[in-house]
Amino acid sequence: MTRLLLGVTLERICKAVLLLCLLHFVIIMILYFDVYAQHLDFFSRFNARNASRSHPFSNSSRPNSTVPSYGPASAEAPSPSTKPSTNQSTTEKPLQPCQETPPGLVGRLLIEFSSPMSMERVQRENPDVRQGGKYSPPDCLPRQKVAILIPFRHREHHLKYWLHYLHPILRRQKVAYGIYIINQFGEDTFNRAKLLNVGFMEALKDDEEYDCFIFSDVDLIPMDDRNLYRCYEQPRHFAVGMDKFGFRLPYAGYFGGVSGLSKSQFLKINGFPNEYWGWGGEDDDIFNRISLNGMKVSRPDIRIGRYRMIKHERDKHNEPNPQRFTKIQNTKMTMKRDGISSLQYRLVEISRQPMYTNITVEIGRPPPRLARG
Ligand code: BGN
Repeated sequence: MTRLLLGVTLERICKAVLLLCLLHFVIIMILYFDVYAQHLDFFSRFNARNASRSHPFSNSSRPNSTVPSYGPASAEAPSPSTKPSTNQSTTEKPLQPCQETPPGLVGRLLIEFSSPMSMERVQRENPDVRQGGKYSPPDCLPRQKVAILIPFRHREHHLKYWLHYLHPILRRQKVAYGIYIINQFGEDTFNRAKLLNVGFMEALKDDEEYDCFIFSDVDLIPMDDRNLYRCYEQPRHFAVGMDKFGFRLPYAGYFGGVSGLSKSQFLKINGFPNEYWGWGGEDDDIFNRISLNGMKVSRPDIRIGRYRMIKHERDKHNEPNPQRFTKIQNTKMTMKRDGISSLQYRLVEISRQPMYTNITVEIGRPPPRLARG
């Protein structure tokens, strides 16, 4: 009797263990599929390889361009050309305007941050980027001139990955661009939006032909090169599906991470607020400014607007701003007096690096009542 009972119990234990193993296996397979889904995409890989063969400027051997996919690019057309750049190198035949949908795109990209990265490698792999992080397509006339502005402090490690991934993507997107790092001088409270206002002014001082401004956090890498970094008829929000939010928009009015406004859209909203010190709220204020000025945010398809964020600890001197809840209620009142029209700063240094232009700037500190311990 006891033997029988022991046998039954053993059998049950065995079944349970087997079931657990099976469950474990299924979970592992799901995770594996999520990370390497692109690798399993044999057909698209095959298609893109063929496509890249026929395109002289495609770059499918680059580490971040190995995993293409298919499907329509964002249906929405970018805003029409303002003025094509005139300083193209002289060639026999006059250059044609770049195609609306760049032909060398590869789609989905495999983005990872485990392999070590160095600035030397980024330079070596991007020989056609000019001093200061400037680039213009050699084979067509770009439709827009885009300044990419990155608010920054103590994130050198992230910057290497950002440059490593973004230079080849932007090159494939056939865009004329310059990369500007807006580095906050000193250790006072961080102010993302004010740094971006400085970036707007300084980029235009550097080249008055910029007609599009893209504002990107340094730790956000697009996972699909069909997410075109340019300006549109309406202000653009690019970072629709971030991994940290489960590849979904966290809320309908979210405008954080990566966004883009044409020069006239930016001036229409009086630029960004200068008075958001510390983390949070400034992107919501920008969203309010856009709506209050009769514009609507445009976005890429959720399948295309996916982003990987480089994991990091919370920054020092960028604690959540306790004022943000009340401030975002008052955008209508504050936007006229606080913005590009009231911007004040002191330039500390501009240095042209091979892969980017570094602008170090002193932007002051929060008014005394907001100052923290
Ligand atoms: C919001 C923040 C944004 C931030 C997103 C995503 C605020 C204002 C008070 C509601 N806004 O809650 O700034 O980009 O989260 O992290 O905190």
